[in-house]
Amino acid sequence: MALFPAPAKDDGLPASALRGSEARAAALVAPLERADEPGPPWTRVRVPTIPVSSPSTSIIVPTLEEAASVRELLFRIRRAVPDSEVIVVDDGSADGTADAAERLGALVLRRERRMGLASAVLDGFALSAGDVVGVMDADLSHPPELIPTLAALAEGGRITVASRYVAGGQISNWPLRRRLMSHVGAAAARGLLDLAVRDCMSGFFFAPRQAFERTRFRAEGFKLLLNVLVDNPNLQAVEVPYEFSQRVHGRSKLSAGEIVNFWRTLRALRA
Ligand SMILES: Nc1nc2c(ncn2[C@@H]2O[C@H](COP(=O)(O)OP(=O)(O)O)[C@@H](O)[C@H]2O)c(=O)[nH]1
Ligand SMILES: [Mg+2]
Repeated sequence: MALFPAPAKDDGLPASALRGSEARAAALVAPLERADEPGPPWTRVRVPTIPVSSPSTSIIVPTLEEAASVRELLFRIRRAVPDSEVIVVDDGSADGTADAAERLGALVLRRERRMGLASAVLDGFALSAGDVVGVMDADLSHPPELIPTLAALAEGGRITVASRYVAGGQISNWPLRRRLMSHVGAAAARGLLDLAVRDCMSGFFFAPRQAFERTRFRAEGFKLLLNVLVDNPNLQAVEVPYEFSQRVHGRSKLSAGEIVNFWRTLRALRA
């Protein structure tokens, strides 16, 4: 399966290393098979059937009222990347999200009230220890089975973006309004910030720890990836296609306020 590196940027790696990593990523993506052991329907998901190297990986999951999906999420993360560190940053969910996550072995940071997604990720990052750090939603829109590929590529010094907008990527069941917002937002961000990554608004991405450390965070709300991309122009960005699925439980926390935040973020990142 093809991967979609952004146009070459000087990341200090020889060309052969880039080719090698692409081959490795392709090997990771290709042999996905449907698991057919018994169990609840959501355990029958596509998982890699070859062992992957296990980089020291931290996965940050911001949560706000996600009790209905957090168990399945953590189960699938554990299965996909057993050695990873999972940090759930919960903003006072009243539905027991934090307790459920803790029972399932996640490191849980409990904040008292809703303080925004970007700040949740940053607080999660401060607790993390991984050489590679990733971010994903708790609502099962982002398949944990993609993590080994994203993490392995990030371990090689890349920003890896799970992408809906490269060949092989898809969106299922998203309302037209959200599709339009996402397309217009991504096109605006690409144009205004001169980014090559097509799904530059993705909330599912991994990067070497140093990329986060180098980032001067000024993104508000939802669009942290933009900030990481803008502040790490020398790192190669790679998009890995996946099928984004509309959340089944709960409701989206994207609000009109987040859209205002998005435009403010674009202005700040251009400055
Ligand atoms: N801790 C925390 N998590 C948040 C906040 N806002 C959203 N989230 C979580 O961030 C992720 C993305 O939000 P989501 O509602 O799925 O947005 P959408 O995918 O754009 O519809 C989900 O796991 C939410 O529970 C927040 O203010 N604080
Ligand atoms: Mg979501």
